[in-house]
Amino acid sequence: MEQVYIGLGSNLAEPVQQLDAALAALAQLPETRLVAISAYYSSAPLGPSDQPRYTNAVAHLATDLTAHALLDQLQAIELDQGRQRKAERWGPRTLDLDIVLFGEHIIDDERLCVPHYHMHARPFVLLPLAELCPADLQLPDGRRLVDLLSNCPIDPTLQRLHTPQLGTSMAANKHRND
Ligand code: A4P
Ligand code: MG
Repeated sequence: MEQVYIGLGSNLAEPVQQLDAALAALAQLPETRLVAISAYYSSAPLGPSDQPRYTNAVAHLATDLTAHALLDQLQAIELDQGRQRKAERWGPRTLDLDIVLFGEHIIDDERLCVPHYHMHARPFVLLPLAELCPADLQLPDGRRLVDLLSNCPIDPTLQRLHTPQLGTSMAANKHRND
């Protein structure tokens, strides 16, 4: 099984509930186990500032899916939660699910860039990732997570929120779907 880290983000339609529902959906993926989830973080938007604050987290999955099959599954979850793809770069969204790391793989094709191309500049990815990874994690391209963290610009707007209880978020989603 590959050890995979997924970045979750939302800034529309009750972001905390969007992340809760996304976790429940990740836990249901075929050939995949939801291993752990970071705390939720709130921060001002990176990019256009005329949009609400984001809630972000990182989930650790173990999967037998290929990276492209996993991407298909993630995009289906995004659509299921009302994601509308717009031309605007870094614009608002109900749910964004990005593959941050896929085991030791480096992927660069028309559908996937892994490790995520902009993770080094995103405290709302690096801090939750560091909660789940060994402190000395080395990325497949040789970069070390500790170095990315120490070189990343400080985001004064970043706030750590609660850590979701996996069982609770799944029960909440079941209730929403009943
Ligand atoms: N794609 C390539 N690599 C990957 C990957 N590693 N994981 C491709 C997932 N998808 C990947 O995705 C467009 C295409 O990227 C996909 O079809 C896939 O084949 P998308 O989700 O439609 O586009 P996007 O996510 O809107 O990309 P964009 O505009 O680069 O947005 P980002 O980089 O995801 O940033 N501020 C805060 N505080 N927190 C946030 O989470 N997020 C964004 C969006 C802006 N500002 C933010 C946040
Ligand atoms: Mg995305």
